[in-house]
Amino acid sequence: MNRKTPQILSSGLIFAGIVAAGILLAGCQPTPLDLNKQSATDVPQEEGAISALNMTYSPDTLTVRPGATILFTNRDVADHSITSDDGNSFDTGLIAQDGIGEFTAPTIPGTYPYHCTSHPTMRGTLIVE
Ligand SMILES: [Cu+2]
Repeated sequence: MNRKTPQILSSGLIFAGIVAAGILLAGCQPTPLDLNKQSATDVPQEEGAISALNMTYSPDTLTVRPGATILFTNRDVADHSITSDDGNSFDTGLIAQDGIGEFTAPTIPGTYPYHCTSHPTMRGTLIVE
């Protein structure tokens, strides 16, 4: 009788431990991680590209993921830049004819209008989502 009591106690503790582990495992399965995986696979495009020709950006609206690397190719004779209107989100600086610039999309989702520093009438929009 004296021998059995500790066994029952310890098996009861093991059972309680398994139940607790099960609760912890179940608690570790909520969706945030899964959602991140899904959005990563839903947006395979990791880079974008914008070109300038005839004083126009093409495309004039581009949607990218946060932090995407975007190439800017200037096919015009005049120098052009892609400069965010807010003045600090991104700026390729002036790119000469047939030159290629690069910038990193903001990490905060939103709509970022941009322009060319030499030709303020040249306008485009970068959408980060
Ligand atoms: Cu320009």
